Amino acid sequence: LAMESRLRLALTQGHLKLYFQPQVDIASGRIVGAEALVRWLDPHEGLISPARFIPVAEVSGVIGPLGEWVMREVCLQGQRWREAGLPELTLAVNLSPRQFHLTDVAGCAASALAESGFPAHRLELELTETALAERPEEARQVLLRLQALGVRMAVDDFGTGYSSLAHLKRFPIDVLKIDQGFIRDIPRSGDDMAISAAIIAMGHSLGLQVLAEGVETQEQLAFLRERGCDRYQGYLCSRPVPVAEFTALLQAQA
Ligand code: G
Ligand code: G
Ligand code: MN
Ligand code: NA
Repeated sequence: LAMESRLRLALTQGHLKLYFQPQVDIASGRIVGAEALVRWLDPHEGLISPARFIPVAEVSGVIGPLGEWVMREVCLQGQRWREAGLPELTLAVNLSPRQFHLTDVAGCAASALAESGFPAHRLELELTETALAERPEEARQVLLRLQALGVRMAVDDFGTGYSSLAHLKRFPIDVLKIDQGFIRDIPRSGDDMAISAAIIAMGHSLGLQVLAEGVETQEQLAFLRERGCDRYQGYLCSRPVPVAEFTALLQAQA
């Protein structure tokens, strides 16, 4: 079967799983949230990366039902963690450009929130600069609907696209996620340190939170802390892990 048909089957047969990568508050060192990252556990092929199947889902339209499934599962899981009495978490969901423009993401978020009881202000949606640059007025209207629901918006892979912060300010955005490409070579690359520091300072001056991705070393974390970066994600804390492992990480710090 073509990957498209196999992906449709995987979705209905429960072969897609959500992994969660912790997001850490840099000032307190505590896990305050997680990014949900979908995985395909194929009985024959094993683990298939979203880097392989999300593009197929986008082109074929499977991204519609797949995106709805992710949104619903994340809100249901978030509500389970709340009911278990674990610390409040902000959960982030990725939206690919075609998904953002061709599916009703605001309606999808609204029903996932209503169905689960998960609070809107604990849901964060990640979009790339590319998704916002395409048909910007339409994008702005969708973001305004999401903002009215109380959902938070993050710009993913920030610094790799073409938008300026001035352009981004036209959208109701809450968080900038510094692309991991700027973090990787800290402290070896003076340029990357200057770029990261500039994103943090400009983000803060515009009233945005800043999260650094791909943090792998204590030195990188120390640099980000010194610059006042708000949150980080990366192997230094944890890889993306299944629900049970993420719950264990939360319980270990409770
Ligand atoms: O987890 P990993 O680093 O392998 O993810 C690879 C890519 O897949 C990333 O760009 C990530 O944003 C994307 N991705 C992961 N989960 C989802 C999802 O649920 N929806 C969408 N649209 N993209 C996802
Ligand atoms: O495009 P997006 O930023 O949503 O995807 C994040 C990707 O980065 C995921 O595939 C995740 O597995 C990967 N990732 C997360 N933390 C680290 C890290 O510390 N180092 C590296 N090299 N990759 C990471
Ligand atoms: Mn992301
Ligand atoms: Na990213």
